[in-house]
Amino acid sequence: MSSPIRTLFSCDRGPAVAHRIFPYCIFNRIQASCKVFTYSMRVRIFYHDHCFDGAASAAFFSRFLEGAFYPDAEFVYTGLAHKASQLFDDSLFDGDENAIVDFKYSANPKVTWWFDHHQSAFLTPEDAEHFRQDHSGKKLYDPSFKSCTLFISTVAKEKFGYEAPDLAQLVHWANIIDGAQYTDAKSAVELGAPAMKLTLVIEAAKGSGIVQKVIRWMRSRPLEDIVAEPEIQEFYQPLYQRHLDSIGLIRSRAHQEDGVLFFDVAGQEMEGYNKFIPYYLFPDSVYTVSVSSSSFRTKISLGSNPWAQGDLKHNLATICERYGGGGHARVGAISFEPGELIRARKVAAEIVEELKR
Ligand SMILES: [Mn+2]
Repeated sequence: MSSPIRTLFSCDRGPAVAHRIFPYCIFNRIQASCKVFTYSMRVRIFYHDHCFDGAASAAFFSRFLEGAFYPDAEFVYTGLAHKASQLFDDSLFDGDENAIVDFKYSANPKVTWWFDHHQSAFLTPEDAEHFRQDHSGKKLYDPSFKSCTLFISTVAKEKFGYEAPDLAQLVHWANIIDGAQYTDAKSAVELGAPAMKLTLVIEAAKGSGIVQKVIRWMRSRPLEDIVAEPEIQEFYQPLYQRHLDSIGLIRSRAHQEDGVLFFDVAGQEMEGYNKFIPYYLFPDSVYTVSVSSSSFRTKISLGSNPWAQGDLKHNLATICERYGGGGHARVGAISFEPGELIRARKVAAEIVEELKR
């Protein structure tokens, strides 16, 4: 919907602030009468779905735009997932402003804002070049930030003079969770903090509905209030029970020798367990090797203790690559066909021996 008034007061900072920027502009005489019109500026925000930082980025960015540019804007949200085939369809960008936060760049001219901190932010070299040619000051990228939420709040303050002191808790926790900056295994596993409880819900929720409710609440409410919502509790309680079950299962199955922890949970419901549980239960372990299975694959997961002292001797990605897997220096995985459990167990045993050395 585009009204003549909205078009009349458009400027490069948007209609709602036109009066503030041009107090003596040619429209001055009709300003008094135009106050009866209410704008329905529509802002579409694309965010990284099922991720605490993605949700927090969407919430903080909404507050920023509302506070610094469009006080009466209507905000609508679209969650995005990392898929090889994820392409931005032109029809998705239906806002007066379209923003992407905590997700890959799009060269679509309808995108007016972009914030990201991921190492791989550009799908193609053309996208990276398109970004370099942008001089709007509204497309921002800095992979040195541990969370996109902190990145947005920093830019909002330093470039636009906008601050939201009541969202300090949100920014703080987005940085801890997205950067895996937990002080110890206890805070990562016991889920004492409201932000950790919300993370469990955000990551496990089916569809985007509940995540977008959380985003709307995050814009102005403390995290403990959001967690206390009956709707959140209803999602959280069974997830928390599953989390406790996975702790119990790992405790009963795990065997530690020479700093290497091994457990085999093939045949158990263990998709997506908290990867810090092994170091919570066995703080002295340096490496974890586990075998798990699901309907579509058998998997070996390799991990290392983030709180272990000193440098690690082994590069887990290199070990995984040798068996057709991959990862990073400190975490890796190897996938096998669903029927290859015996082979996976044999490979896992070899890797355990190698890591002990
Ligand atoms: Mn992020």
